[in-house]
Amino acid sequence: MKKLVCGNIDSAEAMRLEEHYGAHNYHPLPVVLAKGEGIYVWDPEGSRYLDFLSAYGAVNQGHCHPKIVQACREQAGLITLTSRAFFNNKLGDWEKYITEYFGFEMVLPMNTGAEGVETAIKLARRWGYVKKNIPENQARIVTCEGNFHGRTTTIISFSTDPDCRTNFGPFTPGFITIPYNDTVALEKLLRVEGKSVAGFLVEPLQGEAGVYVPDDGYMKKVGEICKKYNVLLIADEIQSGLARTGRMLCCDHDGVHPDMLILGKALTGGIIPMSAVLSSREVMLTIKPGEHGSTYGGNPLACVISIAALKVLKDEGLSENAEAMGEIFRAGLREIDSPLIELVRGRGLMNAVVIKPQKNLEAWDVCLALKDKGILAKPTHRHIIRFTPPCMITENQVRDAMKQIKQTFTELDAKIAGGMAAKVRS
Ligand code: IF1
Repeated sequence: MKKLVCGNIDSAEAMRLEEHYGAHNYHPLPVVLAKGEGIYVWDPEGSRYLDFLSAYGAVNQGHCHPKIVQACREQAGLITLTSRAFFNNKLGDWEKYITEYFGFEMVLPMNTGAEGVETAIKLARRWGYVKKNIPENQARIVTCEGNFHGRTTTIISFSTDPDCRTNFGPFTPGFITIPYNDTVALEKLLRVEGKSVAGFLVEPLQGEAGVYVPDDGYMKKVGEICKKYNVLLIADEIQSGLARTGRMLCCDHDGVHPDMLILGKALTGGIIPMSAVLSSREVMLTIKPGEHGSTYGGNPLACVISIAALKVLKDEGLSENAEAMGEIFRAGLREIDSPLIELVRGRGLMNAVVIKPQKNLEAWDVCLALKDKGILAKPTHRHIIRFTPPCMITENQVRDAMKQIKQTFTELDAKIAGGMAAKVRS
């Protein structure tokens, strides 16, 4: 039995407690995290892992970044929550900072990513009625097959993933689904239905769908089509934004400035939930006082943490680093000669390996084997492994990880070749 070195609950007890008292809405990998620093995380017994998930892209700056933690510490002792019934001395400072940072006129702060997406949907619909004169209750928003925008009832209403929506109906109407990465389908739809369409909600790179990178120029063409039909381009950069794909925003790869930008996750470096919707005054001011909000939206603690988190992205050149390390990482993955690997795809440090379906091996089993080599990654769907390390990862750390990943596939290949069950039960 390994000695406990972090906290007062060992891994076995932590897993037992979650299993017994917690809803089973997740199936975590059998590893317990007790401490995080940069790209590393430790379990209660002191075993160290490289975090190649980054809390689904929420700790792009690395775990517990000292400058962001310091900002949190200082503000937490002053005032943390005021509600929007009153002004506070940090919200306006953050609003000025973030709108200038991304080049928008106004911002509406919320908390979770899903709340940010819901806010964008409400803003687009309101703009559609007030500015585009769409008849009441007839505004539609176009979304894409394979989308993931959160888990609220309205958002899953336009999900195409049965796991996200089965037995959660009835669903919110007013959404039209088209194929992702298909500008012809978008143009064809808007030519006929454009008059009643308020917005097009899209991930510039689909995460949950399995790191689906669209064709070069897709977002640029989408922007042109939306402009042509007076439809708001709503970019969900909650996962793809904030240096993750090798640019500050994934939209920057195509030089497109969306009408509405939704941010979350790394907006606060993994310290506290915060999301934001940025847009023009024309769009933003269609919502009047008392028509939208939330208790914690724009709280001074999140504002201070967010400014520190955004500064770290720029000061430490994390977009450029993600771009460079991503190239090295994808090249390393593509050098792995394994019958298990179907393809490698991604942009910056948002990458995925597609596993060739095997009789008795899924992406889950590869992730279990990776864990034993000290690499934490998580499958999406049954055959895709997402690799999204913190964006401050160094070249040496990438190469070290590549060695472990390569060794993992070598050992799995040998097991399968030897007829041994590669499935690791857990
Ligand atoms: C889970 C997925 C990733 C997102 C995009 C909005 C949201 C997310 C593009 C909502 C959130 C998270 C949610 C988390 C796992 C993770 C996820 F697998 F679910 F799809 F990252 F790919 N837009 N994604 O990726 O933000 O409300 O969670 O703050 O629900 O299991 P949230």
